[in-house]
Amino acid sequence: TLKIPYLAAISLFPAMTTAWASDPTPVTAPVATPPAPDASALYQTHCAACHSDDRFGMMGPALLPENLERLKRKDAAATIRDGRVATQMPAFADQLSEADINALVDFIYTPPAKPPLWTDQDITASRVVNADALKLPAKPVFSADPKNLFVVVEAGDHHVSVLDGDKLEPIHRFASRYALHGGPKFTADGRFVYFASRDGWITKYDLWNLTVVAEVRAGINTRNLAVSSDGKWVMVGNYLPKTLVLLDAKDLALKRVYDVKDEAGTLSRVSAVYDAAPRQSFVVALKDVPQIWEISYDPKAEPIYKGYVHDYKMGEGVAAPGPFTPRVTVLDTTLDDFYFDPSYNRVLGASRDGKAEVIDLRVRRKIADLDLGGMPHLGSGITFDYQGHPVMATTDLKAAKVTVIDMQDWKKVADIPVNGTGFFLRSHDKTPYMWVDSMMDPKFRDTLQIIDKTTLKVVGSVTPAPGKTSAHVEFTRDGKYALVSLSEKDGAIVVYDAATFKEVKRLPMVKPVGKYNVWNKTTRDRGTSH
Ligand code: DHE
Repeated sequence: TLKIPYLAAISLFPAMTTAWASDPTPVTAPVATPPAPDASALYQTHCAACHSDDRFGMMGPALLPENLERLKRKDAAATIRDGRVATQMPAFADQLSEADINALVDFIYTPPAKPPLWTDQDITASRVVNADALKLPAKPVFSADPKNLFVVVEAGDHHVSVLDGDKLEPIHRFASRYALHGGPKFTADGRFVYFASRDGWITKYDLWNLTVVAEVRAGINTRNLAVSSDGKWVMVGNYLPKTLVLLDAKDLALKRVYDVKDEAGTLSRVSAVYDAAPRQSFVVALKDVPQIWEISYDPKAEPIYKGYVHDYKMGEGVAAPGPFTPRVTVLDTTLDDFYFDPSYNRVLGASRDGKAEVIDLRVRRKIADLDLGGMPHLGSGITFDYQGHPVMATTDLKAAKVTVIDMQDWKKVADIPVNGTGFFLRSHDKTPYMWVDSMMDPKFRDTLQIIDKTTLKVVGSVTPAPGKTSAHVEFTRDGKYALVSLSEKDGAIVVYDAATFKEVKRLPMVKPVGKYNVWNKTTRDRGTSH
């Protein structure tokens, strides 16, 4: 017979010994409850090979709470169970129980014990340069007008399509990094385009040779990037870590990392970074401190006045302290959704609680409050002339309206009632109309409305597919056609005649989100984003 020493017996059957000690009546054998799954071990066995052992992501995306903010837990569980079509993510239903899957979901939505670090060395080590691509000639390998190309981001299977904007046909399609977000940014000649993924990957792509030039991972959770108007610099804004990363636009070599913090040392996430071309600077929206940063890339920028890295006095007209040094404008509230006037001297900024202000970057202070009501989505803004005045129009994330503001006295000109709450607004200098979606509204997310810029009245609408989400418009170079994204897995780019609002054709795409026309972006058309 097996002899179990007394102490070992107690530790093997603690419940029994306790029961015996307190109650002499014999007990039945305990029902074995399965041990709780060891999520960390499961992660290392099944996930780490693709998502990395620190969850920062490798071939698969990062699995940290910040990166998963947009994925519902039940969808994360379904992805583990069933895999993801058209990706390398396999189904684990055969290997993992429901309890294992739920434990893994809890695990990846929990912050890691050690805060994630992404050092200069990590950035440098991640960089991949296609040396052959650096030597390619400055000549398109296709016959389409290189200035009228469209770049379409297809979120459904993480691809990018390149369209000929005259024939309105795809000429190329390639796999992108996982979850691109924000507008890709073009060099002034339209040859190169830079993409940012939510996981921090920056890709430089040669549109004339249809090839990737270089890639680097600038952060773990990235917001967007800006390219300097002289084509020399790329600035990346991150949530995680709380940094701005300056890269050489030629080959994405790391030039500088800025820790983003205020004078008291409070670190801030970066909401977004923009290229202010006429000011030869990057302008940065911060999420956690009430400041705007401006970083000049003008080689002639000199420290003219007493300004230094941080000069916290408002309204003293302190000039930029030389190139690549942040110049700080202190605000009375945190503004993190921006629109710029065409000179880029004035920033219209909105806070997440619906406050909106105009800041003049030359004098570094607020020059007006914007009384708009609702919650303007200034990032969707466009500019046009109305009754001889430059005005700006924006959607609203809380109210079913498009708001129009006079850009001279900053007064509201009109609230145009629309179907529902919208996200994107788009026009073109050569069309009399602006197009707005209602993608935030479950009832109207399938319909875009068309507003006359002269009368500010809704004059038409299009419904590419009843019940399916359609959003985001971009015009061809001549403003004659409007391209709309039918943002479903079996979606399409639907092309409309911009004068008659009649459908011209549809190009099948996998959940297309944004599309970007080289000409409209590089000439900074007032009807589109930059
Ligand atoms: Fe975006 C641009 C922020 C959710 C699709 N989005 C931007 C920009 C910012 C921003 C600051 C401008 C940067 C640029 O282009 O360089 N977006 C945010 C958010 O804070 C928000 C609300 C929440 C978040 O998770 O980040 C958000 N955005 C979304 C979406 O859910 C969208 C519809 C789908 C997606 O891909 O994630 C979405 N955002 C876009 C697109 C642009 C964009 C297509 C570029 C618009 C353009 O025409 O320039």
